[in-house]
Amino acid sequence: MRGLVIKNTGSWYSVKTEDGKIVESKIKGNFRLKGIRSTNPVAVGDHVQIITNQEGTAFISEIEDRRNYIIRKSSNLSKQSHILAANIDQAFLVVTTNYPETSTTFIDRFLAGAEAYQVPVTLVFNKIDLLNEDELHYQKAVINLYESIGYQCVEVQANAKKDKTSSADTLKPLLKDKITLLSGNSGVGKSTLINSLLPHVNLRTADISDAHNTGMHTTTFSEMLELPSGGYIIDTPGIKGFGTFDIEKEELTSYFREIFKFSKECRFSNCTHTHEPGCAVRKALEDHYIAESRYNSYLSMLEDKDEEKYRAAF
Ligand SMILES: Nc1nc2c(ncn2[C@@H]2O[C@H](COP(=O)(O)OP(=O)(O)O)[C@@H](O)[C@H]2O)c(=O)[nH]1
Ligand SMILES: [Mg+2]
Ligand SMILES: [Zn+2]
Repeated sequence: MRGLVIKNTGSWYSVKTEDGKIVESKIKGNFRLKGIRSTNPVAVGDHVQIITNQEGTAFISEIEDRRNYIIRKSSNLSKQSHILAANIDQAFLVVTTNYPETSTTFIDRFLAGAEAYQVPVTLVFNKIDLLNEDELHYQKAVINLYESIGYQCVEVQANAKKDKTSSADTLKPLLKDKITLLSGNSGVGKSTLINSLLPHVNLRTADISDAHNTGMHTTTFSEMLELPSGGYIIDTPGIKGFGTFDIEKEELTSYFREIFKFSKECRFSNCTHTHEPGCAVRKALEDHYIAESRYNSYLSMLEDKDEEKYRAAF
């Protein structure tokens, strides 16, 4: 029987079968996936085959090839990694211009990682009710920037009362029938947003659970929350971005869409856009076709590559 893994508690997997039943399943024997040394061979989002027994439990006998997956390294030293989720259709990065401030560097790093995994990202600007005129003005400029690069942006108030146009109304059509990874810094309103989409789930907001889950030895627990109107949200604690440790220096350019576009005109094909003569990217920067914030984010990731710091990024 075919099913979708919607929850992983470490030893058990909840598999939603094609006829809509949830079957608690274990992994059969010593399951190994080609090419991946992972602490968990099966992840939420995986399509699997299960074999059920009389007790109503089941064994996972086969995993279908993944379209994509995101991993976190178990530790800096070990080559083992933990698969957080597989087969993601899109990511929603929740950001706040203030309370707390989300830096453009953080946004750009996330976007670059998502480009590497070919996962489309929507930027969800939350807490618009808290912004003063200047902040709203600044936010509009930021939105203009990301829209001009090709990223969808929406503004919401996750804690809006029912009588107002709620953020849920804005987001529901964008989430429909897709598997969406929800990400963002702690405190930006992810749990509040999920509560507005799934009132019956009632996640604790502003609690300490996020703090517990940011370390390297995080829980293996992850879950997909099913939306009433179709689709799933993955709210895995500790996902701060996509792994970037296997991005090569030469590849980095291609993960900044607008920089990539101009880089085709650089004199040298291996131009890093830092010091080389005939660099079309730095020319575009001077002419304001490329935003300084984006170029600085690119440089900061390039520096990480130099220091191999990126290995610890996830
Ligand atoms: N004013 C305002 N507060 C919000 C909004 N969204 C979330 N909050 C508050 O921000 C705090 C952090 O929210 P939470 O959902 O726990 O953030 P998370 O860490 O991303 O899950 C909580 O006190 C929420 O009530 C919003 O749109 N406006
Ligand atoms: Mg939360
Ligand atoms: Zn260049």
